[in-house]
Amino acid sequence: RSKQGFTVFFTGFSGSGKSTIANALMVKLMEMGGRPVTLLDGDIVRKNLSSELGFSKEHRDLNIRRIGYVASEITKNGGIAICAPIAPYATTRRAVREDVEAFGAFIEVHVATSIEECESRDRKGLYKLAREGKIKEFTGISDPYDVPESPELRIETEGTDVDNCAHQVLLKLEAMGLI
Ligand code: GGZ
Repeated sequence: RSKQGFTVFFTGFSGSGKSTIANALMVKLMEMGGRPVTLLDGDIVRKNLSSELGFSKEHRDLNIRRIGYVASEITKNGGIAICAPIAPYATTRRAVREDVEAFGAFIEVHVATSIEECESRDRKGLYKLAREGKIKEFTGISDPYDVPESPELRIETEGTDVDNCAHQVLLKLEAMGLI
Protein backbone atom coordinates (compact mmCIF):
# COMPACT_ATOMS: atom_id res chain seq x y z
CA ARG A 1 0.00 0.00 0.00
CA SER A 2 1.55 3.25 -1.08
CA LYS A 3 1.70 6.08 1.41
CA GLN A 4 0.43 9.63 0.95
CA GLY A 5 2.54 12.38 -0.53
CA PHE A 6 4.07 15.12 1.56
CA THR A 7 6.00 18.38 1.43
CA VAL A 8 8.98 19.28 3.60
CA PHE A 9 9.18 23.07 3.67
CA PHE A 10 12.43 24.55 5.02
CA THR A 11 12.48 28.21 6.05
CA GLY A 12 15.31 30.35 7.42
CA PHE A 13 17.80 33.10 6.63
CA SER A 14 20.14 33.22 3.64
CA GLY A 15 23.14 31.10 4.60
CA SER A 16 21.27 29.29 7.38
CA GLY A 17 21.96 25.88 5.80
CA LYS A 18 18.55 25.22 4.23
CA SER A 19 19.89 24.11 0.84
CA THR A 20 22.60 21.91 2.31
CA ILE A 21 20.20 20.14 4.68
CA ALA A 22 17.56 19.87 1.93
CA ASN A 23 20.09 18.19 -0.37
CA ALA A 24 21.20 15.73 2.30
CA LEU A 25 17.55 14.92 3.04
CA MET A 26 16.85 14.40 -0.65
CA VAL A 27 19.69 11.88 -0.93
CA LYS A 28 18.47 9.94 2.12
CA LEU A 29 14.87 9.83 0.87
CA MET A 30 15.98 8.75 -2.63
CA GLU A 31 18.08 5.94 -1.13
CA MET A 32 14.96 4.66 0.65
CA GLY A 33 13.21 4.39 -2.74
CA GLY A 34 9.47 4.23 -3.22
CA ARG A 35 8.31 7.72 -4.01
CA PRO A 36 9.83 10.28 -6.36
CA VAL A 37 11.60 13.14 -4.58
CA THR A 38 11.62 16.67 -6.03
CA LEU A 39 13.82 19.43 -4.64
CA LEU A 40 12.54 22.98 -5.12
CA ASP A 41 15.56 24.91 -3.93
CA GLY A 42 15.40 28.72 -3.58
CA ASP A 43 17.92 29.65 -6.25
CA ILE A 44 16.78 26.96 -8.71
CA VAL A 45 13.18 28.16 -8.44
CA ARG A 46 14.26 31.79 -8.82
CA LYS A 47 16.17 30.84 -11.99
CA ASN A 48 13.52 28.65 -13.60
CA LEU A 49 10.10 29.69 -12.28
CA SER A 50 10.53 33.20 -10.87
CA SER A 51 13.26 34.82 -12.93
CA GLU A 52 11.30 38.05 -13.35
CA LEU A 53 10.80 38.52 -9.59
CA GLY A 54 12.71 40.65 -7.10
CA PHE A 55 12.53 40.77 -3.29
CA SER A 56 9.61 43.08 -2.47
CA LYS A 57 6.94 41.54 -0.25
CA GLU A 58 4.67 41.12 -3.30
CA HIS A 59 7.36 39.34 -5.32
CA ARG A 60 8.49 37.13 -2.45
CA ASP A 61 4.86 36.14 -1.85
CA LEU A 62 4.36 35.32 -5.52
CA ASN A 63 7.55 33.26 -5.51
CA ILE A 64 6.46 31.31 -2.44
CA ARG A 65 2.92 30.74 -3.77
CA ARG A 66 4.40 29.30 -6.98
CA ILE A 67 6.60 26.96 -4.96
CA GLY A 68 3.55 26.01 -2.91
CA TYR A 69 1.53 25.27 -6.02
CA VAL A 70 4.19 22.97 -7.47
CA ALA A 71 4.66 21.28 -4.09
CA SER A 72 0.91 20.71 -3.77
CA GLU A 73 0.77 19.08 -7.23
CA ILE A 74 3.68 16.79 -6.34
CA THR A 75 2.03 15.96 -3.01
CA LYS A 76 -1.32 15.30 -4.73
CA ASN A 77 0.36 12.74 -6.98
CA GLY A 78 1.91 10.89 -4.03
CA GLY A 79 5.40 12.33 -4.36
CA ILE A 80 7.76 14.04 -1.96
CA ALA A 81 8.47 17.77 -2.44
CA ILE A 82 11.35 19.42 -0.58
CA CYS A 83 11.25 23.24 -0.66
CA ALA A 84 14.03 25.51 0.60
CA PRO A 85 13.23 29.21 0.17
CA ILE A 86 13.69 31.91 2.82
CA ALA A 87 9.88 32.34 2.95
CA PRO A 88 10.01 35.22 5.47
CA TYR A 89 6.27 35.83 5.90
CA ALA A 90 4.19 33.69 8.26
CA THR A 91 0.91 34.39 6.45
CA THR A 92 2.37 33.20 3.15
CA ARG A 93 3.80 30.05 4.74
CA ARG A 94 0.33 29.44 6.20
CA ALA A 95 -1.27 29.80 2.75
CA VAL A 96 1.18 27.27 1.28
CA ARG A 97 0.47 24.90 4.17
CA GLU A 98 -3.24 25.07 3.34
CA ASP A 99 -2.58 24.45 -0.38
CA VAL A 100 -0.51 21.37 0.41
CA GLU A 101 -2.66 19.99 3.24
CA ALA A 102 -5.58 19.69 0.80
CA PHE A 103 -3.64 16.72 -0.64
CA GLY A 104 -1.17 15.45 1.95
CA ALA A 105 1.10 16.32 4.85
CA PHE A 106 3.04 19.57 5.27
CA ILE A 107 6.16 19.59 7.44
CA GLU A 108 7.50 23.05 8.20
CA VAL A 109 11.16 22.95 9.26
CA HIS A 110 12.67 26.10 10.74
CA VAL A 111 16.42 26.14 10.14
CA ALA A 112 17.05 28.33 13.16
CA THR A 113 20.61 29.53 12.50
CA SER A 114 20.80 33.01 14.04
CA ILE A 115 21.28 36.09 11.87
CA GLU A 116 24.54 36.78 13.72
CA GLU A 117 25.88 33.36 12.75
CA CYS A 118 24.71 33.68 9.10
CA GLU A 119 26.29 37.12 8.85
CA SER A 120 29.57 36.04 10.42
CA ARG A 121 29.86 33.08 8.01
CA ASP A 122 28.75 35.25 5.03
CA ARG A 123 29.66 32.46 2.61
CA LYS A 124 28.52 34.39 -0.50
CA GLY A 125 29.48 37.89 0.68
CA LEU A 126 25.84 39.00 0.48
CA TYR A 127 25.59 40.24 4.09
CA LYS A 128 28.52 42.57 3.52
CA LEU A 129 26.80 43.96 0.42
CA ALA A 130 23.55 44.32 2.37
CA ARG A 131 25.33 46.22 5.16
CA GLU A 132 26.86 48.52 2.55
CA GLY A 133 23.40 49.15 1.11
CA LYS A 134 24.39 47.54 -2.19
CA ILE A 135 21.66 44.93 -1.80
CA LYS A 136 18.38 46.43 -0.61
CA GLU A 137 15.60 44.65 1.33
CA PHE A 138 17.97 41.94 2.57
CA THR A 139 16.24 39.49 4.91
CA GLY A 140 17.39 39.89 8.52
CA ILE A 141 19.36 43.07 7.77
CA SER A 142 16.94 45.47 6.11
CA ASP A 143 13.87 43.28 5.57
CA PRO A 144 11.68 41.27 7.99
CA TYR A 145 11.67 37.58 8.89
CA ASP A 146 8.73 36.20 10.87
CA VAL A 147 10.13 33.46 13.13
CA PRO A 148 7.90 30.34 12.77
CA GLU A 149 5.83 29.95 15.94
CA SER A 150 4.93 26.28 15.68
CA PRO A 151 6.89 24.51 12.98
CA GLU A 152 6.76 20.70 12.94
CA LEU A 153 10.52 20.84 13.55
CA ARG A 154 13.07 23.44 14.55
CA ILE A 155 16.73 22.66 13.82
CA GLU A 156 19.51 24.32 15.80
CA THR A 157 22.37 24.05 13.33
CA GLU A 158 25.15 25.61 15.39
CA GLY A 159 27.36 22.74 16.51
CA THR A 160 25.37 20.14 14.57
CA ASP A 161 26.59 18.60 11.30
CA VAL A 162 24.49 18.41 8.13
CA ASP A 163 23.96 14.67 8.35
CA ASN A 164 22.57 15.00 11.88
CA CYS A 165 20.25 17.84 10.80
CA ALA A 166 18.89 15.78 7.88
CA HIS A 167 18.50 12.81 10.23
CA GLN A 168 16.33 14.91 12.57
CA VAL A 169 13.95 15.50 9.67
CA LEU A 170 13.86 11.77 8.85
CA LEU A 171 13.01 10.95 12.47
CA LYS A 172 10.16 13.47 12.38
CA LEU A 173 8.81 11.98 9.13
CA GLU A 174 8.99 8.52 10.71
CA ALA A 175 7.19 9.70 13.84
CA MET A 176 4.46 11.17 11.65
CA GLY A 177 4.05 7.83 9.85
CA LEU A 178 5.08 9.30 6.48
CA ILE A 179 8.08 7.06 5.80
C1 GGZ B 1 17.24 37.85 0.73
C2 GGZ B 1 18.39 37.64 -1.26
C3 GGZ B 1 18.16 38.97 -1.52
C4 GGZ B 1 17.43 39.76 -0.59
C5 GGZ B 1 19.29 38.14 -3.19
N1 GGZ B 1 16.98 39.15 0.53
O1 GGZ B 1 22.03 32.75 0.01
P1 GGZ B 1 21.24 32.81 -1.21
O2 GGZ B 1 21.24 34.27 -1.84
O3 GGZ B 1 21.46 31.82 -2.29
O4 GGZ B 1 19.74 32.82 -0.76
C6 GGZ B 1 19.08 34.06 -0.90
C7 GGZ B 1 18.10 33.98 -2.04
C8 GGZ B 1 16.69 34.16 -1.48
O5 GGZ B 1 15.75 33.78 -2.42
P2 GGZ B 1 14.39 33.10 -1.95
O6 GGZ B 1 13.62 32.80 -3.18
O7 GGZ B 1 14.68 31.95 -1.05
O8 GGZ B 1 13.69 34.27 -1.10
S1 GGZ B 1 12.15 34.39 -0.74
O9 GGZ B 1 11.73 33.14 -0.11
O10 GGZ B 1 12.07 35.52 0.23
O11 GGZ B 1 11.39 34.67 -1.98
C9 GGZ B 1 20.15 35.06 -1.39
C10 GGZ B 1 19.55 35.77 -2.56
O12 GGZ B 1 18.39 35.03 -2.96
N2 GGZ B 1 19.09 37.13 -2.30
N3 GGZ B 1 18.73 39.29 -2.73
N4 GGZ B 1 17.18 41.06 -0.79
N5 GGZ B 1 17.94 37.07 -0.12
